[in-house]
Amino acid sequence: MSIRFIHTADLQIGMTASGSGAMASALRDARVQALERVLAVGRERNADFIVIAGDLFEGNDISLELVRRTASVLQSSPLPVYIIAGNHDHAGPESIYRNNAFEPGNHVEVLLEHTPRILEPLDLALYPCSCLERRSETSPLSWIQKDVSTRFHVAIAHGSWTGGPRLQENDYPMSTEELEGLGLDYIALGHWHSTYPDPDRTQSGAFYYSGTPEPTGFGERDSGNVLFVELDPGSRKVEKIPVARYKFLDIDVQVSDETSVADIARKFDSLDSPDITLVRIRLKGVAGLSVHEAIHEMIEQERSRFALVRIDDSGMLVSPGEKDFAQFAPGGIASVTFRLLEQSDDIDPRLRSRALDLAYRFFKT
Ligand SMILES: [Mn+2]
Repeated sequence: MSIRFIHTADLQIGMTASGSGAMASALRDARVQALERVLAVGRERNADFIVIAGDLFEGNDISLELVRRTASVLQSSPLPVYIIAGNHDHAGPESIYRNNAFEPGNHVEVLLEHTPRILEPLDLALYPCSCLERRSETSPLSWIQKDVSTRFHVAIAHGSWTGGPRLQENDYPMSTEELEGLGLDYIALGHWHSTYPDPDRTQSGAFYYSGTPEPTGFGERDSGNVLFVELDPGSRKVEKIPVARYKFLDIDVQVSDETSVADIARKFDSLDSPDITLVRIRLKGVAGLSVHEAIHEMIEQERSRFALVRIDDSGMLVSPGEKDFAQFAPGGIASVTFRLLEQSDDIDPRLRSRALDLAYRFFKT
């Protein structure tokens, strides 16, 4: 007797993606489509059920139209789905799960109470650890008593593993001792948007973050996956399955002289599937004014091929070089302005850099 299920979390349906300009509405749609793909993977893998470990929704105040649309996707699921409330869509009085607009059908259970749900045909106890409010200093696992006489024991929880990097005390903390000491077969975690630990590297522990199936932004290390879990008495196998539609990619470039322009162009050329790729290019170092401008012009030409290109040059400084001065009359107002700005030690280097850039563009036209 073995059991197989899909573990997902943090779909964050209703996220506005407002910083993504013209892409925002496609990114919002992708979050509902991610749910469709999760269900499809469950069917393909012949899973027994699906668990959603919190934050299916971005909040408890999202549009009822979107809640209905999500419910209708869940209605189409051929598999049972077990959902807990995360900290965004917590189980408080105003919970979206208590709204009549959320009618996903009887095969979908939102487990808001802290009480085991026994699935007798699978010989399994689920321990659902729904969040009851936005923040808490209490572990979501604290109520669990493993006194149920089933063969398999699986918890579903939403919060922060305290062994991780970003600990806030009121972020539903869970310690390693607690996670391991419960002696459960598996703990399906939500809240972190990247998969952790990576089952391709380690299969040792009993607790995993699935991460979000659809990336929510830049800087996520390993998002866009679901986990397929197989439990046999005495053994556990966890598989990471990529399901993301969009890719968020950070490109870091050290800028210097004219060669930087070609370097960046080559980086853009090497990227696959530009139509589904969102790029944040982060420029570092120091470059001349004309080089900085040439970099921006080159990136502008690439922009239309990609889903999104964002330039972050907050980490670079410009400094006028010989080539920049050569474009203007020596001793003329442009040259004098550059020199004055360059020699003014009392301004913040970033502000000076910005002023030099603006002056350059102004005098060039
Ligand atoms: Mn969360």
